[in-house]
Amino acid sequence: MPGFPDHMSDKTDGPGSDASLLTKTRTRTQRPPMYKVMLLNDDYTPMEFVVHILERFFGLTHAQAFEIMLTVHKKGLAVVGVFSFEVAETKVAQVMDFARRHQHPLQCTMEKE
Ligand code: TYC
Repeated sequence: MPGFPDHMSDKTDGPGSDASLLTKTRTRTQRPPMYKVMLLNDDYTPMEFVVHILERFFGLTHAQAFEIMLTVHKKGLAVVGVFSFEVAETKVAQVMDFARRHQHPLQCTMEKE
């Protein structure tokens, strides 16, 4: 009478399955890395210009923009927002280009969260 190999059971343990042959794969969903976009203080860029940038490129209200501008002015820098790599890269480029075209030394950088 033909037998079963050691690792297989002839006892039924569920519909069409053998418990010893099942492997559970735990799939962990990876979140994409996010990037902080930061504005740096300087002594020359006018406050209203910074407020305008925050409204224009980051969709902030005038009050929100003024608050962040003041934080940068007092503390040296502030996080303006957190974005995917591509969006962060675009925001930094937009701010740097706009500041350069207006001949202000404003600096904007990004950093992995
Ligand atoms: N410190 C600037 C001033 O006194 C204002 C300023 C704020 C500049 C924020 C840059 O990211 C900045 N005119």
